[in-house]
Amino acid sequence: MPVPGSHQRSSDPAACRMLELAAQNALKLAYDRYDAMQPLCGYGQLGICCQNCNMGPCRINPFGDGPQTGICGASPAVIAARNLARKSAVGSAAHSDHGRGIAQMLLQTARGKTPGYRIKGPAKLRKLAEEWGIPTAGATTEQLAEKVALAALEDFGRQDGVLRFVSRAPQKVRARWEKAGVAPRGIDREIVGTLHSTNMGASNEPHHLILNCVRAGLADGWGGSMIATELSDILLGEPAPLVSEANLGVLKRDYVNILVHGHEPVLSDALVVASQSDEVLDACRDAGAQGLQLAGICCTANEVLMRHGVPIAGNLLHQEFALVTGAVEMMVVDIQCIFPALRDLAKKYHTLMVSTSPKAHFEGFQHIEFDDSRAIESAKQILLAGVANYVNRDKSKVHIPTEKSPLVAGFTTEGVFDHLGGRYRPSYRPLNNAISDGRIRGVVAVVGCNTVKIKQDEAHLALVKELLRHDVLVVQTGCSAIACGKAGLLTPEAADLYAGNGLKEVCDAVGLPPCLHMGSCVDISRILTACIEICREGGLGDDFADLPVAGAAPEWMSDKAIAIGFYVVGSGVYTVVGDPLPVMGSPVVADYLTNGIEKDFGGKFAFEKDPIQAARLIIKHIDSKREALHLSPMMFEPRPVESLGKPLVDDSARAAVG
Ligand code: NFS
Ligand code: SF4
Repeated sequence: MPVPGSHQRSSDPAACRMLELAAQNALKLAYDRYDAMQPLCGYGQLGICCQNCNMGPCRINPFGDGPQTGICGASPAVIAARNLARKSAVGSAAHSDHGRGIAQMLLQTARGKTPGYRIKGPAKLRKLAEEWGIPTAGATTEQLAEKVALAALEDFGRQDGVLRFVSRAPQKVRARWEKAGVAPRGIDREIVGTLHSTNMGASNEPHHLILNCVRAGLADGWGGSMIATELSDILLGEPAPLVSEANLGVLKRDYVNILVHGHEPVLSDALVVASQSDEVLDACRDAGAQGLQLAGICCTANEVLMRHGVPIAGNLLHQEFALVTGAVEMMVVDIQCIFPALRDLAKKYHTLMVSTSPKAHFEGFQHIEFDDSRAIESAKQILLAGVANYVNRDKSKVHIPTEKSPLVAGFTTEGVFDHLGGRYRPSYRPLNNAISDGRIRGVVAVVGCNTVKIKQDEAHLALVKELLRHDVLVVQTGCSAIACGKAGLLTPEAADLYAGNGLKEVCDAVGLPPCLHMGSCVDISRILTACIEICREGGLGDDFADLPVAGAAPEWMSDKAIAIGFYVVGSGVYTVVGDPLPVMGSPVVADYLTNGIEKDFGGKFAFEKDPIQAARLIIKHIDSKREALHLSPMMFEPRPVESLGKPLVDDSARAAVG
């Protein structure tokens, strides 16, 4: 099999350059390991191998030769659904444990035990306290924060009733959850319960197992992730729109370059503060560097981008490319999406790999545990180790690509439509109006990972551009937001270059990008709360399932994406994923996820690898919802494909007419 050239691996020219450089130096990256892994295990891809007890492992031949059940008698549907339930539980656990970390941090801060932090979002804190029925009169910020943190932590171990945030969901959505018995109770309980259901001989009915997938997912979206977002805003401050840059070109030749990679914002926030200290800056100068450049990879990047404007070095697959620049003194990681392969790659350079979280250790990385009771000191200690490594940089190995793109980030549920609504009366009315008038067709969340299975970023970019040209407002998080950031789609100018006339008008009027960066993957909860606001504003239905909205994860990779898929679909939203979920070995399960589930939850999955086809499916879905709501026809024809990437021609004509 021929090895594809770099340009077939990534849509990002900086990535292509790093791939070529890696090949010249005989370095093996994820794409090479992917090639070496061919053929991938077919049973695994189809979801019909089972290792849930030691009588197996069992596998079902999809062509009908050989046994058609496991040794215990489990059908392909049971095996596929059980595997999927485990994945949903793992994804939910990852986001939720991140949320728990933030809640604990807020509690410690409220109690004065983390001198490096202070509560930066007191207004949001008060609002949340009121929502949760915590008396606010006369209470100090710290007293309220303590109560809110304890209330959030209670939701992890809750035994009775449902999660606090469930009451945010529209009545019709909640009614479906209650009918199906999936309204999430305690976060930990739903994850444990789902895992239990997959134990050998426990639940053996595919539909019941998929209800567990949904319940574990809902505990993530309306529990762990929502807690992570809300409490991060309270502790670290609510993001507000700001300008920054993305791609490897943000690394600087004569600077100490330190990358933060992972997910939890608490450590990276302290690193940002510490990076501005005299002690660290003096150390840089003493080492012969002009200063310190901090940059992010993956969702940690999104967190520090949104709150501090720290530039983004790249998304998932950039974690290796960044090291190939030869200009990274240190990569500081915490949890999730971190390739263990970085150990060997870093050895080819001078890069110091440092793990910091008690939740994730890595073979061959140096572990400097981040101590949040002395956060800034701890962060300084970590940074100084990176600065000290600058002298070891081999200048002959330094190749920093020039590519970087400006971007605007930092939109939130509360903030984003202040912009659409004008300064004086922030509300969702202008957005709802733009949708019902036919200026904006609908809103689509394009989110999720990169995967080596396809050309990096290509599906994100093609899908997003196709949606924009059909006047769809795109909201983004995670690695998809980074993909679009690198490609210049998160700028107000992108409206001129890619948006249909209606969307362009709306963006131009308020200076918004046509793709709104709403944060990290846990911040998909911001998209849920934005949908709540759209329902509440009225005119577009009072149920997520009625709204002209959809979700997409065209390059999904992580179990976290599966949990997200389940809470989004489970909340009533049509969701298109690229590679099918690993259930295709069971037509029963595949059919339920792409059809039957809609009756139970109002949303369903579609599996579509071709991003243009995916966009068509989404547009068709949005149009059917528009029709059901009797909204006005779209004001403009879709923008012609040939005009994409160029300013709209009729624009200058309009300007000339005045
Ligand atoms: Ni989301 Fe963020 Fe990226 Fe995928 Fe990983 S970083 S939590 S899982 S790869 S989008
Ligand atoms: Fe095989 Fe059943 Fe054991 Fe799975 S649980 S490994 S299908 S015997």
